[in-house]
Amino acid sequence: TGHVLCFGELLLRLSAPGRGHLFQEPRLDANFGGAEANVAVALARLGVPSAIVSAAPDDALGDAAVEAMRKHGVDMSRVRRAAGRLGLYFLTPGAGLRASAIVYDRENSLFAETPAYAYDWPTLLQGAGRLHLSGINPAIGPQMVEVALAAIAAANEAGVPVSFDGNFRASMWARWCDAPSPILARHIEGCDLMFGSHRDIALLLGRDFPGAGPERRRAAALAAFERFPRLRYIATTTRHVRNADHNTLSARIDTQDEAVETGEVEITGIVDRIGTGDAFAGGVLAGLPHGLEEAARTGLALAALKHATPGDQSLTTRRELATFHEGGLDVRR
Ligand code: KDG
Repeated sequence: TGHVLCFGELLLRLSAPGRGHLFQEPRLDANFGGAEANVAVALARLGVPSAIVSAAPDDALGDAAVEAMRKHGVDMSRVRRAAGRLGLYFLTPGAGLRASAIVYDRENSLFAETPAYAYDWPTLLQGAGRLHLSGINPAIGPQMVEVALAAIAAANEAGVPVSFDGNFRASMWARWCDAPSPILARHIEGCDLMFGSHRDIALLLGRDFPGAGPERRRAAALAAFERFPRLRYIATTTRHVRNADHNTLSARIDTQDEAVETGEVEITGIVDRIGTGDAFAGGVLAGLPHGLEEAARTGLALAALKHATPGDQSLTTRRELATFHEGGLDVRR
């Protein structure tokens, strides 16, 4: 028990309205995002206590970012407020054959500039049942690598389990580092739960896994368990893109001894795919205390339902989750 403490950057997301190109219309839709923030919201919406360690400028933008999270129930008391800038990202949503595209404008943000000594991890971790962070933190730069590793070390010291979502962002790493794998591996060494595919594991371990489907996945998972003795769970989704408006999604969690795999759900009428992975992570973390199957099933439900919600965040409630599990896609009265 205890809340899930997420650690990551809050970002303002500015996206082209509808499925248009950026500036095709002279306006942008404003939402808040940031991968770990999205996980915190997904959890809070399900009634699982969550908090975030982050930084937000001490101005109207920072106020809006904090308020956007707080209204969903995320504990924002560990967000540092100071002068500085809020990181932005611009999104061109995908449509038809056109892929979505992201432009970051987050260089020198308040979060990126927050020095290691500003974080008192033993205090920040008090009352936490889990620490969650992602590969985006270290991708920000060397200073953030030190901060993220210090957070993980403090959690290990305090006996707080740590989860890590690979969230590989090639364009962020390319700014300063040509070999992210050993850095990411140092993070995962302190984690009991990793969100990642067999491709992520191949990248991390610097080797390929032959075969296909579940056998390849199992081989990759077992290799990761061997390399990272602290690791107990590896969770992932598998997506099949039938076309831009019709995907299928399934979820899987591996442990040393077993693998739990859900069936596939059909996802049609996709409104917004961004944040699917964060919704999955939130669902898995919410379900895990109730067992592997519950974790996989809740993760899959949140990931699937995220496709129907505009913006970065999963807003699924327990009620919607129950409706989804009943298989009811029609309106309930
Ligand atoms: O998962 C959604 C994130 O990609 C989005 O919120 C932006 O945090 C973000 C990032 O750094 O890519």
